[in-house]
Amino acid sequence: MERQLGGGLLVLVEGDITLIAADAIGNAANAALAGGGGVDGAIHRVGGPAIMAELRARHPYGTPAGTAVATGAGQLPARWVIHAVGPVWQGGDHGESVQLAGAYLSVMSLAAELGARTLTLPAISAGAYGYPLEDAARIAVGTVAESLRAGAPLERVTFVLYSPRTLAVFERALVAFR
Ligand code: AR6
Repeated sequence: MERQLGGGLLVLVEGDITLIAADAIGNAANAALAGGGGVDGAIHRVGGPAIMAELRARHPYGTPAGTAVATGAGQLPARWVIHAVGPVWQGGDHGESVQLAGAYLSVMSLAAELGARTLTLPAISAGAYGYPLEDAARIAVGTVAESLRAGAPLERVTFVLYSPRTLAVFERALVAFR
């Protein structure tokens, strides 16, 4: 599914984000930028050790939830990885929605700063961090769609969703976006 918003196309596909070429790949990292499982594990495994070496050198203290930092992409089919930190779900009244939107906005603004024209994104916080999928999808799609509509200079932003269910929930969120 895809939808034109401002000058950019918002695309939803099912797949493995490490296999899809883009100028910049978004990662769902932790605040220590220490690597881990899920999409973060896959990105470091496929990208190779240069990514972690750059994170340790440039961001030894990590980056807080709701923010993001960029590195090179090692062996991944991209120029940059943008490591975004989503919130850990704690019931919804600990600022999670603001932090999740902030993570996506940080990725969008770093991608623009770097001059990326195409960006891929995972469903940040919707795995190990336990964010309820419907809410995570609404915030993800809404934040990126609004940013494209407001003139973010990206030609294409693609959410790469790891399961049919995740894709279906994101599709419903994109249909509902006004
Ligand atoms: N491509 C696309 N999506 C993927 C892939 C992949 N290769 N692998 C998993 N997903 P998660 P979080 C989906 O847990 O919730 C890590 O340990 C997955 O199915 O990766 O933000 C980090 O180091 C889910 O829909 O990220 C942090 O400690 C989505 O990606 C912590 O997990 C996000 O799941 C971050 O947790």
